Amino acid sequence: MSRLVVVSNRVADLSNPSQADGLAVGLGDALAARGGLWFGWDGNVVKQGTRVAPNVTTSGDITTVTLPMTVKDYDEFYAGYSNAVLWPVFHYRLDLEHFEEQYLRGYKRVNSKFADALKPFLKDDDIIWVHDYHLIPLAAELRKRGFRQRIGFFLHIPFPPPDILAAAPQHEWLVSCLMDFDLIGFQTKGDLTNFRHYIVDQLKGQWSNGGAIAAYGKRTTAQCFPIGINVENFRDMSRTEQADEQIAFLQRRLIARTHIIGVERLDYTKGLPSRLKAFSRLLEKYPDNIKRVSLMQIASPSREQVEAYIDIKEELEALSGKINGTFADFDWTPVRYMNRSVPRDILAALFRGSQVGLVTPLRDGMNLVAKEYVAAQDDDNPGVLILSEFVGAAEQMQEALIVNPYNVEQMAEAMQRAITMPLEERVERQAALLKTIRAYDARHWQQSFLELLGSPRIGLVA
Ligand code: GDG
Repeated sequence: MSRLVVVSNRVADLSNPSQADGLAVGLGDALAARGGLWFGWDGNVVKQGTRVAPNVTTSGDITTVTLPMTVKDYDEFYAGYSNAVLWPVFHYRLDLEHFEEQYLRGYKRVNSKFADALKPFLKDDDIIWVHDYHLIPLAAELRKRGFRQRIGFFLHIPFPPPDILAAAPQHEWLVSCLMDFDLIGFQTKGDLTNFRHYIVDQLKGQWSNGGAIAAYGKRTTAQCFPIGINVENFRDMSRTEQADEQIAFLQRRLIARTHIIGVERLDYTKGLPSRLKAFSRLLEKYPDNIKRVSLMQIASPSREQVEAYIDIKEELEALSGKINGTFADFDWTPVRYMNRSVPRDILAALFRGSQVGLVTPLRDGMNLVAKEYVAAQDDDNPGVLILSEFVGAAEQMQEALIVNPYNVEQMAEAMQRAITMPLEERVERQAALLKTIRAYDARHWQQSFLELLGSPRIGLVA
């Protein structure tokens, strides 16, 4: 079997699983199963002109190679083109796009630097798997340096319709760079359809069954591979003795009978203000819930240097303060809003101890929190998942209560329905959801992608 080389903007710290996010666990699994190399940024920013050799660490069969980024690269590549242009545009938020010419130069420069730094570590028969929007030009850069081995790409975020993508300067160039990969993976059928529209309607390219594509004089294959979680691992984490103690402690300390939970990175795509407004509306419209229901919202800090993230943080602080000011009593706090990161095992316990899981982003590639919430539930007395229709997970998880995250009134109604849902219906929905997340787990995701990337079937246009 060829060696697997994973390239992503950030490399997770595999020695600290309690902080690992869903993606790190999924990729860590793939590497643990076949060994290999993981290459990317170490998260540090250094002064301009500092020359730092890549840091190489080996643990068992896995080698990680990481390097820091200069201030200029951070500003232009990471905070700039990646997170002030591609992230908002790919999430349909053209209002939040902020483009400057040097961002694009920085984006191209860092991808070229990544290719240079990766080059000495590559072997001829490696199979390379590149992740996410930061690294779209990486295959083109590696090809320029003479690499001919298979290179696959997986987009973790949505792929927007052509009219929306058109707002990203040099979108034609981006799509032509995608065509340098041998396999392009998307989260959902919807994303794949948007990409097909771009290739067929815009570029007049060829698209055959199985996603074989010809355009720009290049050939590749595109398919969808919905990402999943390691279900049993997360389930086990939610059922330890420590988790039981954590849940019992919460039930003693918080007088509310029903706990609603939301967990995400603090990001404007996650729909947090509308969610808080919907919770406020629930208390207003169904006052029986006062002192009986509370919302715990964990919003872990994210991209704090990017302007749009500063604004959303302020908005959330004001909103949670307003709800607590209006409804709180001496012995009851309606909203517990935490702007910090929580260890993964505590999250698992909190999910299991919460009767409602709120996952209501305005747009999301997949959303692993929805799957983690389901994995953690007790099958004979499960909680209810409320899920936005605009997350990738909604394509698979139709047994959740599906809501429009822009409709505050509908979300409040869904919360009331979840709180009062009979046991039989909860059990039935949970069984169906658990079956789906087990069938499409992290292993299925990485195995199906890597199997196709390694197969002779790809790139063959009928
Ligand atoms: C991108 C796409 C796609 C969150 N807060 C804490 C914490 N988390 C963990 C969650 C989950 C992960 O982070 C978040 O994953 P999501 O999928 O929900 O969202 P993104 O971070 O936006 O991820 C997304 C994903 O890539 C994978 O392809 O699904 O659509 O946007 O695992 O539990 N983990 C810990 N403490 C926290 O406070 N330990």
